[in-house]
Amino acid sequence: MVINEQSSNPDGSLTVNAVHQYLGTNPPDVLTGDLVIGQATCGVPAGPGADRAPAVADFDGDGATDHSVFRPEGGTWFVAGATPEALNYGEPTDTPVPADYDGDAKVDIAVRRASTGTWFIHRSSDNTDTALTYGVSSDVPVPADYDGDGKADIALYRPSTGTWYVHQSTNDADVATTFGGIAGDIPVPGDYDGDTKADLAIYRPGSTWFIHRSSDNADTALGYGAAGDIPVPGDYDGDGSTDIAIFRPSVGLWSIHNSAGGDTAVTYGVGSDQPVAGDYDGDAKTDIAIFRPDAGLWWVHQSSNNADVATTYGVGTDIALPLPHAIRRVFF
Ligand SMILES: [Ca+2]
Ligand SMILES: [Ca+2]
Ligand SMILES: [Ca+2]
Ligand SMILES: [Ca+2]
Repeated sequence: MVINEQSSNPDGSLTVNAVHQYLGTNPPDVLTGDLVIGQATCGVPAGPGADRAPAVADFDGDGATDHSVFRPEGGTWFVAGATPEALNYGEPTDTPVPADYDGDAKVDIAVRRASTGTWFIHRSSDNTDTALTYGVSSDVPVPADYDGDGKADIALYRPSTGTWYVHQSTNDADVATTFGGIAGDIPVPGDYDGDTKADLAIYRPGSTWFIHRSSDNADTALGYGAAGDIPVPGDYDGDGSTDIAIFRPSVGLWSIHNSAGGDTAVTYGVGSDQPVAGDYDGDAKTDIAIFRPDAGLWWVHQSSNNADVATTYGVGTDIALPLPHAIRRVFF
């Protein structure tokens, strides 16, 4: 097929005029092998939340990760560009667990109170609050959309037994699955098989990634990472599937095993930086990014144009929200 002309339409659709060789047999006045001219319009691209979870820490639902922090002192959330920019929600010892629990493609402000096992969720769709007590204090919160209904599910990983407890948003059913459980295992849920359901996944430090695929319940294992590496899974190649990836603080190396094929290595950041991978430029590809706590400085390597963008937001004691708690608790 030879594309002669293509145009983007105001609604986001794409019209293509093309010449191609006719391969069918139906129209009586066109013979197989003839060149024919055709026009087709492709539909509007799916918006955030239509077929995948919103970008990490995308509180306003514009499809891009927001610079955002939780300040334990005062229990205050700060989201760049939000109205209001600051919101008190939670207590200093609470764990921030932002995710899109109500399924409106905006990440919701939420905390888990370990002392009581209670989750408090401030729903972005109607600004109402919900609370649910789930799990015990030593559980690790791992919210994600495991049942694929477009809403994040309240979920926990219990390190002592390797049991995942998922409170499914679609039917309020509780599902327990054992996956992992070796001391030191780090839960790294993500949609590694690209079926829009989060998969249970474990990074065993210094050696192996284990993924329990939601699409066929099969388990896969891949050796990827060395001692000291921080797991930073994300969809760096933008194919809709989470990629296995690590950040090696000692040398500032990002190593990405693209699900679409090939490995990518980029040096970005120094040892004291925190990796805060997210889709800051909103092109549906995860961007390499770091937060430098002592200066409240963010550096984002934009996937769309390879530009590096520096932003100052937050202070050293803040918790940068794009970094999942399950990873943070081990390394920071
Ligand atoms: Ca929401
Ligand atoms: Ca769900
Ligand atoms: Ca999946
Ligand atoms: Ca991006």
